Amino acid sequence: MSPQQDSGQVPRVSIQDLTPARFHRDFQRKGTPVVITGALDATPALNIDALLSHVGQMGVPIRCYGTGRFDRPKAQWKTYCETTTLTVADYCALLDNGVAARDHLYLAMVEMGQTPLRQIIGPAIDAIAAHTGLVRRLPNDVNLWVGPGGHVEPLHYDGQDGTLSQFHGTKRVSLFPPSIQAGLYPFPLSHGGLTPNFSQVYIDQPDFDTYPKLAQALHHRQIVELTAGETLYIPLGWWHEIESLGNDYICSVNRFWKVAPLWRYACTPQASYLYALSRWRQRQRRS
Ligand SMILES: O=C(O)CCC(=O)C(=O)O
Repeated sequence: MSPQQDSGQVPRVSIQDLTPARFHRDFQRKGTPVVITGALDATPALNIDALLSHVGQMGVPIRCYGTGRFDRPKAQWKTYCETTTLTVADYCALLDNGVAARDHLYLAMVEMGQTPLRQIIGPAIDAIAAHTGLVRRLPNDVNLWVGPGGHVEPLHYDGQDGTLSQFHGTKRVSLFPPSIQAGLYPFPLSHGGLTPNFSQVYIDQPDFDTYPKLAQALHHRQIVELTAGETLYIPLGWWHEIESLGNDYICSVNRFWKVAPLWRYACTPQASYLYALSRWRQRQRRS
């Protein structure tokens, strides 16, 4: 097997065949990714028209990666990216005229709060919770992601369980288990700009001279093409890089969920610090 090939298939399971007991036993307890199909079937189309009519005038942070950033070694990045604020309507215009693709502008992880869009997405998210037993991780709720085809969201992991639901277009998700993280060369704590849950490597343009252990890590890559209507469960600590496929825009929604059982944190100690950090930030916000 070449290092570029995926090492295994992430299973696909219909939401109708999932119960909280089965999901917990087969996936959450083991920390195993799974694609859940059918959960979004009853949700009205979540496309540019829906965004414009429901949240068009909402001001949102936009990640600006800029031209050239992805041509430089990540180790030279000083920050993850810049951000700016635009209305959703203005961002959609940049998607339409190609500027978002050219300048790598990404409407990323925008919490939907009490917006009308949240009401539309709500039943699908509730169905996922009901069939999996996943419990919402406070204070974060439901987050919107909209971007141009071709965008690659860099390789990282999260400090909680997550689901990524695909509403428009297809995303190619590359997954790596937490156990092989040394081969993905996390940024060192001393870097300052990027935290250790981000990887320094490019998995599709590997530099084996600088990162020799990457060759072995690539054998563990699992690739999912997440198409509209599907939801990917990404367990705590799993590394993921997400590429939006095609030339059209892409629209997804994610949510973070409580990790259960809690001992999974002990099995992924590198993710525990993110959990501790988010608890600390929560406490800071409250005080
Ligand atoms: O869809 C993306 O671009 C990134 C999503 C992500 O990182 C997540 O759901 O944890």
